[in-house]
Amino acid sequence: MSFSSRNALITGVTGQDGAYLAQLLLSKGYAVHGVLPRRSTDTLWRLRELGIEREVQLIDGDLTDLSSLIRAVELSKADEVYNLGAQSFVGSSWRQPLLTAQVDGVGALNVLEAVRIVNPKAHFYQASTSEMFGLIQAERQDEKTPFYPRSPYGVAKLMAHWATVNYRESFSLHASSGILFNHESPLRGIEFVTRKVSDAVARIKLGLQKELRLGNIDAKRDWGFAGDYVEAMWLMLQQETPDDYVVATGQTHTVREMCRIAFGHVNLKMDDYLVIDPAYFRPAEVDVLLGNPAKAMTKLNWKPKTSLEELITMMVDADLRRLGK
Ligand code: NAP
Ligand code: G4F
Repeated sequence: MSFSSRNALITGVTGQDGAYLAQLLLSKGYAVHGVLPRRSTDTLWRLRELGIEREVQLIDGDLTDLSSLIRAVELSKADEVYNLGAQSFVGSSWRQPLLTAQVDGVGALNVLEAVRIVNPKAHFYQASTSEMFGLIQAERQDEKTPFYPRSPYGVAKLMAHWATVNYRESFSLHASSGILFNHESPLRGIEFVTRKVSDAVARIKLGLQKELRLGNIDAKRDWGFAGDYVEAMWLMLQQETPDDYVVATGQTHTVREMCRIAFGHVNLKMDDYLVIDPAYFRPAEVDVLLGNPAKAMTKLNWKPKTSLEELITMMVDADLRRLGK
């Protein structure tokens, strides 16, 4: 099916999910516009890796600047607005709590306001997160599980989540919130644990690094592949009525297990290289996350397609290729 007459606007288009979502929407025939915050360095590497750098139409703007978002929604004539932009690294959120609240919390409200003011008929997607479950209140978390955030990031995202629900109920916006569990890929930022591990394993294999320093390797996460998860975002905005959906694999693994897969893939023993470093422990930890994606599977006909083993080996192979060049 072609959506050639449709316009999409993505905040966070230069991030991991923004790049995969842009690729998906372009493949469906959308005109894809992205909000580009001012940076002094080149942030387009992901769009370049996917070969879509020239196909995405970039509009200057920032989540903390409402007028720039109003301009972006106007210029793009967006039918669908995906708010993926964020200070998304949980660890940094204790060191920059106010920035995180402004970008991730108030920033989402700014996008909702821009949509409400310029085109309240546009469909809106909010990038909510399993971090909102934090200190989990149910063994498997679904749309009805109470929230208990454990970081300034989780708190800011909870504000954005409730703002989305509130704008749906107050102004009848077609506003949906995807409560996504951790999702990774070769385009993941280097500070997140899977990519830190895949990059380190590749470097150790090539003799470029001697050890890997990690924090809490007993933490458990429900990890999926970002390429699978952006399909769920798009499906949410194609529904007749807006709603909230958990997107997850329904499997959870420790950081230790994930790490073992990465080292095993290049025939190295994890215990020979892994060093536990207290510097990477967090002031408050989310010990375990495990999602129940039953609603997304039934109502959106979505399912995860990539196992943890496939995901991690894909990431190690990509880092070996990059470093090999
Ligand atoms: P990411 O790679 O960190 O991308 C975040 C994007 O937001 C980047 O393009 C970044 O641009 C942009 N951004 C940061 N500050 C901004 C600002 N003030 N104005 C406009 N844009 C700004 O994150 P991701 O993994 O793709 O995640 C996408 C979204 O899903 C985020 O909202 C994240 O919190 C949420 N989420 C992610 C996961 C996951 O496991 N990946 C799970 C649940 C929810 P710069 O790089 O130039 O700063
Ligand atoms: O990879 P992480 O930094 O991801 P985290 O904190 O789960 O957050 C990610 O997923 C959320 C969805 O649940 C997103 F909303 C958020 O934007 C982000 O994408 O850490 C995963 C686990 C944590 O328990 C952390 O303490 O790995 C543990 N860990 C152990 N050593 C480490 C390290 N994490 C990092 N980043 N670096 C370490 O050295």
